[in-house]
Amino acid sequence: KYHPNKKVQIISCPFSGGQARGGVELGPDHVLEHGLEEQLASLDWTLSPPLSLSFSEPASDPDEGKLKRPLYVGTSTKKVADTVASALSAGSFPLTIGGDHSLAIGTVSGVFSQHPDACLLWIDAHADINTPQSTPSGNIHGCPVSFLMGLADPCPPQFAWVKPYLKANKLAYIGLRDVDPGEREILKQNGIAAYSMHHVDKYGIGKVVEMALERVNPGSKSPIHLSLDIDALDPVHAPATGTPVRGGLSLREACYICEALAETGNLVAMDIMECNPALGADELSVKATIAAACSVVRCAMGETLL
Ligand code: 4U7
Ligand code: MN
Ligand code: MN
Ligand code: MN
Repeated sequence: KYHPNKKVQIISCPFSGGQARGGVELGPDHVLEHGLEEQLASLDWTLSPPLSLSFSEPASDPDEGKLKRPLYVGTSTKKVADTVASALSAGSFPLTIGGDHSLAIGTVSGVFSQHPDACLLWIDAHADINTPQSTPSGNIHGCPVSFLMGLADPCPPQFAWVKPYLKANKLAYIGLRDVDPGEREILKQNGIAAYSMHHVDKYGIGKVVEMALERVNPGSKSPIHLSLDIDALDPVHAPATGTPVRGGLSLREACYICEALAETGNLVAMDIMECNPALGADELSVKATIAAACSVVRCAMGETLL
């Protein structure tokens, strides 16, 4: 019901500054070359020409404490936030293709600037909620949620523009299986709804999605932003990604999540992140990963609804 006109704005973000492995900036082109635009058009979406953002690395970008490339990530994600906000205010569904998951600092900021009552479903092997203090790697793609919640205290100056829109009761995770000790503490202290692979095994994906939505969207009225890291899927289905973790979601479980969100009619934005075509063992693994990414997007955009 949020997008009766079914207009979609694809936002390509060839950005890899939130982590150390090259190649994730090639994700958007591979996803588009796989035919995603045609696939969405056949689901009756009206597409504006995809926007491809360009990001330029600053000449000097010293670490901020442990954080690597803070200025590059801070300015790039601001650009993403503005682009996502304009797409929404123009009445389109922003579909952001990454690039690494630090981009979600931008996408979520853009969505919440237009829909402050939104909730966020974060589908990932990782919680991405490290603070500048707790990060074991200094890679900002492991930190976006902490910035969005205002947990980074003090907030690094490069992210001073980020408003702490995201409240703990509006965030739910599904697919977790590699959570750092500092992140566990943060999840517990803030009472965040976190469904790991253990919960998926125990309750089944149908029940897990139902419980997650009940926690973040009890009256089923809030707009929903879906941020999907392809590493939520088991590496059997999505091997070409920077931080694969075994024991993940099957392709069907990931699709089910997306279908269930589509079914609510409340989905207002989606991110598909962390496809790295440079990392597959061979051409087939890359193709499988990109195909899986296109599948979950189509499911979120209504493919299997009867
Ligand atoms: B992704 C990690 F330490 N937690 O902070 C970190 F294990 O966007 C991984 O989910 C983060 O792919 C993974 O660097 C970020 C690490
Ligand atoms: Mn991840
Ligand atoms: Mn992630
Ligand atoms: Mn990853």
